[in-house]
Amino acid sequence: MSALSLTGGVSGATQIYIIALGSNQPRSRTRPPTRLVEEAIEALSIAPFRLLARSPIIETPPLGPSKRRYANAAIMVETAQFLPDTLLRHLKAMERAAGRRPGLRWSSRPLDLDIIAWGGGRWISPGLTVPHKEWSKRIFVLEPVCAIAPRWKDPKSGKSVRQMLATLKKPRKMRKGC
Ligand code: A4P
Ligand code: MG
Repeated sequence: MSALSLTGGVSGATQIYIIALGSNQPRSRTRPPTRLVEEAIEALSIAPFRLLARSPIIETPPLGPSKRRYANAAIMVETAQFLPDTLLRHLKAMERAAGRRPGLRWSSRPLDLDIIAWGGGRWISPGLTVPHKEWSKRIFVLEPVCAIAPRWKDPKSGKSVRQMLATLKKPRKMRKGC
């Protein structure tokens, strides 16, 4: 059983999350996208968070209008402080602190933090849907998530991350999931 399936959704109890990280806009010569993603992982590894697992940072071609390549990664964290809605506020503040400004959808960004999955299962509130609505269609999310939680099952489809990645990759090449 994966760590994710062991948790409940009660406030004050330990919550487990999978968070996807992305960046395709440097802040300076010394802070390229890979560094910005690394910094965010470091910030999500200290109290009130505990880092349970992390993927490598991978370079991916852009999906959508942006021309710049992305650095993408995924982490699994636990925290007793945040339910999904308050975690989203915390992540949005981190994005702003990394220099992200509101822009067009899918515009270049120094940091993007999406809540992919929550141990409590599904969460729907204004401005937040967990699991993330589009995550299973994105190789740049599925690949890093597969590196840390290949057997985690999407509560909606019942499919594992490994199965979903294999399905997404199949039309291009018959390859193994991860
Ligand atoms: N929102 C709803 N549910 C969630 C959730 N589970 N986690 C709302 C985070 N946010 C959630 O998202 C816009 C609004 O969605 C939030 O304010 C929140 O209220 P955002 O992350 O601020 O904006 P976005 O990233 O432009 O939109 P979205 O829909 O998250 O798009 P994606 O999936 O992040 O795609 N190509 C590569 N190679 N790598 C990438 O990382 N990313 C994108 C953006 C496009 N192409 C890419 C990549
Ligand atoms: Mg996003």
